[in-house]
Amino acid sequence: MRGGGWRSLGTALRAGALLRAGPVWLRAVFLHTEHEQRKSKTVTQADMKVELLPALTDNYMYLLIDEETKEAAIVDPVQPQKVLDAVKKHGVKLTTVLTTHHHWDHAGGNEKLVKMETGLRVYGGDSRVGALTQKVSHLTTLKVGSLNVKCLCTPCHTSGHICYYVTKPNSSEPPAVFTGDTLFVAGCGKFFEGTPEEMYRALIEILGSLEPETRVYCGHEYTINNLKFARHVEPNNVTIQEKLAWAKAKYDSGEPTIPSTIAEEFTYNPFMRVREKTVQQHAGETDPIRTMGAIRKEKDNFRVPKD
Ligand SMILES: N[C@@H](CCC(=O)N[C@@H](CS)C(=O)NCC(=O)O)C(=O)O
Ligand SMILES: [Zn+2]
Ligand SMILES: [Zn+2]
Repeated sequence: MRGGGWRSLGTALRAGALLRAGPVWLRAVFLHTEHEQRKSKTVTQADMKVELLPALTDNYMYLLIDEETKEAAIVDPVQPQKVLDAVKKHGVKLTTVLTTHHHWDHAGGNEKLVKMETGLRVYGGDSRVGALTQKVSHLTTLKVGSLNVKCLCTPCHTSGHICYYVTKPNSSEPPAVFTGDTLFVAGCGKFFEGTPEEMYRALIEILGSLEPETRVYCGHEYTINNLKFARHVEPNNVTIQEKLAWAKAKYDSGEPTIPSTIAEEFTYNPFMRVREKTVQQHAGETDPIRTMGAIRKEKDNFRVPKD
């Protein structure tokens, strides 16, 4: 949560200056407690723009902009005022809310947002999603301006979890997928309402079949902790070690480690690698679904090392 004592030292601006001047360890310490230092980031393509909006301690909201019509959607708007500030900054028309799942850190801003901005369509796959206007199912399609959005049902973290796959017709640019708490960079969500079979279907069969270059925009900044677990599962996987060093450098400068791609996830995410012998051997299993169950259980109890 927010560091009250730290705040009383001065403005966020001064804190920012101190952090930039201070040694790396000092920056790292305060970035752990002072999430207002987390930077936003815009990924711009000719057809679509995605603005990453850090929220709460380690959540992300995403503003998705159709460059052709300047229509926009927001994914998981837990902090509505921040959303409306970003909408204003980009001069776009917000029409759509895409909710990945009903947990408060994702859907908890819906009711407030629809009061602040009338006429929004609120999509989700679960009746527990606040202010829901359109309940979607597997392969439901919708539009945000000229962009096509395909809903992918990925039950397991919650039974009504939806990932949103976004493409632009006739574009050569990579698609985007908003994965909520199903797929994280180098990890996956806890199995609160589902089984290893369901997560296997979600990660390998559904998300794993998307175009390899698809940009992955996930619900949390968990990359470092996930990669430390990945390293524990596959100590000889050099790609994991390199990605971890990269993620630590990003984190120390307050920058997001998002997006990754589907192709990249297959190289370092242990939950996407349950068909690999190395991961199966670590789990003491020979079946990918049993491996999925075993490594999820292990991660639930994993004590993250300091480095
Ligand atoms: N261990 C989490 C604690 C929070 C948590 O349980 N998060 C949920 C999503 S809101 C989850 O599914 N985490 C996946 C995981 O811990 O591997 C962290 O890294 O901070
Ligand atoms: Zn969740
Ligand atoms: Zn979450």
